[in-house]
Amino acid sequence: RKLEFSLRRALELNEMSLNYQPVVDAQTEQVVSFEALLRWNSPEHGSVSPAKFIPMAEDTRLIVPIGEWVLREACREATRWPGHVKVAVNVSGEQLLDPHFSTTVVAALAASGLPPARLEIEVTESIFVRDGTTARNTLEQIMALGCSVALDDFGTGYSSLGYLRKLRFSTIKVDRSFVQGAATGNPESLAIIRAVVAMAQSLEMTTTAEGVETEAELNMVRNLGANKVQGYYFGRPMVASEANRLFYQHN
Ligand code: G
Ligand code: G
Ligand code: MN
Ligand code: NA
Repeated sequence: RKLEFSLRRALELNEMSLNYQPVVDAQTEQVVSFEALLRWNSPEHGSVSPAKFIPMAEDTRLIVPIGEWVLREACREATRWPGHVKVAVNVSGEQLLDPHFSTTVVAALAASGLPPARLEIEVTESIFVRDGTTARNTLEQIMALGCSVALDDFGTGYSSLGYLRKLRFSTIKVDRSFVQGAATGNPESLAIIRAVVAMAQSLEMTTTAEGVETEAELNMVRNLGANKVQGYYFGRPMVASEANRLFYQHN
């Protein structure tokens, strides 16, 4: 059967799950948050890559109910973690432009009892292309609840720096292509990371370096002033029980 047909049934058949990838403080190496990453295991199609099914979910608007499930599940799971640990949830433009989005966030917080300050919403620059004003207004509502908003995959989208002036992102996530570039000796990538860190500092935002896979890369982004680090070096996306276990091992 067609992938789209299966995707329509995936939620009710319990085929969706979340993985969690740790984000650590670059100095203390303590876990400060987990990014929730959606997984789809279909009996018919096997484990389907998010790179494949998320665009399909966006095109069909199935991302709205799926995204609501993600928010509820991530908030519920995060209540089991120590109180200083946040959960970061990726949100597509389709979700953000849905008029019920902020109501969905309020409901997920209320149902789980998670304090709003422990929820971070991750958006990419591309959400500002289609209807920047609506996207901005919705994000402002989310921030007014006490949630934070991070700018994901920074530097890879259709960047117009204008929205950085208007919205108080908590964090800019430097795309892993720059980290990988700098690690392989590309001077432009290094210069871009340095510039993004400096810009974030002057805007009173923090930076997360994505895709850190080795100790050498950790030291590099740390020396460049990144505040937080995410990548295979500290942990791959893992199932919820494994994420929970991290706290018992390290704290
Ligand atoms: O986990 P992985 O690297 O395969 O994720 C691929 C892409 O899917 C990433 O760009 C990530 O932001 C996106 N993604 C993962 N989980 C979610 C989700 O719950 N909602 C949305 N909208 N995107 C997600
Ligand atoms: O677009 P977003 O940044 O949300 O994408 C997250 C994706 O990046 C996930 O699919 C995750 O599996 C992947 N990822 C996370 N850490 C690393 C890493 O260290 N190296 C590589 N190659 N991919 C990573
Ligand atoms: Mn992300
Ligand atoms: Na990311």
